[in-house]
Amino acid sequence: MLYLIALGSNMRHPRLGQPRAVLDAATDALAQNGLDVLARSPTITSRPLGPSQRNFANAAAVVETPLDPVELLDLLQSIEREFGRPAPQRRIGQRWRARMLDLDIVLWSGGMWQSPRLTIPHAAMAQRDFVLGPASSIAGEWRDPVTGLSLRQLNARL
Ligand code: A4P
Ligand code: MG
Repeated sequence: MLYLIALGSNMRHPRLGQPRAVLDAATDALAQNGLDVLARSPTITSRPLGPSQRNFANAAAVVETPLDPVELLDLLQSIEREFGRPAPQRRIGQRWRARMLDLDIVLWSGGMWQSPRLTIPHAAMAQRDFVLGPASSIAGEWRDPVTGLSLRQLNARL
């Protein structure tokens, strides 16, 4: 399976430092956890969407793995926790707060996925320049199965 993953951080890590260093370490963690990282975009700095005051570092990666989408989500959430993010059930009412690391599944090679824990394509993908910019730089021809448009086309529409 191929997956497109969006990476985001807007907090300093006590050991790693700046958010962009957090994303570099997170990319290493993807590989250390057995994912084959085929491509990684440059890291951009983006203005926060939502209530957070701090700028984000954002990037995207294409990975290959035999894991199914829910297995990959479990792995990504365990990596988020390694980086000091509280477990999802302890964050009720804290949506969109500053976070050390956010790893979202944007697209996968299987098309669409819909389950209680997981929606692919990521629901807000097409509205977010901080997702589409990095994503289109490494996977510009990858088509969104909902609209049929490529990431490059979606990015150009923003
Ligand atoms: N979930 C459903 N679909 C997916 C998917 N495709 N990938 C579920 C990953 N997770 C998915 O997400 C909450 C739940 O969404 C998960 O438990 C999973 O079962 P979360 O990451 O744990 O919580 P959250 O991030 O606080 O909420 P949410 O809704 O994911 O927020 P967003 O949409 O991720 O927005 N501004 C800039 N500039 N850059 C950013 O990266 N990010 C956010 C967070 C806000 N503003 C930002 C950025
Ligand atoms: Mg998330």
